[in-house]
Amino acid sequence: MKKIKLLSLLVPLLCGMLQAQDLELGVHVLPTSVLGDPAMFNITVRNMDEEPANGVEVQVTLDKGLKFSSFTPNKLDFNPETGLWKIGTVERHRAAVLTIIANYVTKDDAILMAEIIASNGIDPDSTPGNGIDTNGNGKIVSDKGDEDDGDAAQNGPFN
Ligand SMILES: [Ca+2]
Ligand SMILES: [Ca+2]
Ligand SMILES: [Ca+2]
Repeated sequence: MKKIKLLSLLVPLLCGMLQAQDLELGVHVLPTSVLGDPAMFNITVRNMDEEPANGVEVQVTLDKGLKFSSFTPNKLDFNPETGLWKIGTVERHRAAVLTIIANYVTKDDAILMAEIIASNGIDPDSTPGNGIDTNGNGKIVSDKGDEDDGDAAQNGPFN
């Protein structure tokens, strides 16, 4: 009796652990060199593995050199007040893309940062919510040495 109970607990647990899903997040910018003009940032979340990823949430942060203007597609569950993007499920080998338009307000710190902060599955090479600069080198813009679930893109600085 005890054994059966233990198995019924263990089997779903083990199956859950086998569901690998490699989430990757990248941020890219179409920059502007004119102060006050809009720059376009694309945040892409890809699921590179064989299982769908559920409960996926991304935290988007604009540094003080950028002022939020709008986002598309507006059917996405993105809250510009908090920067929280609730994606939900990312199917295997699929991507979710959020585009943010932000005005370029100061030459310095025109940086947009994004990081996966929640996911229900096991990712073999990254952990949600542990910061973007995971290698601690002070660099977050396209740093291949950081985990693949966080990234940042910078507009400028231009001369
Ligand atoms: Ca990953
Ligand atoms: Ca991470
Ligand atoms: Ca880094």
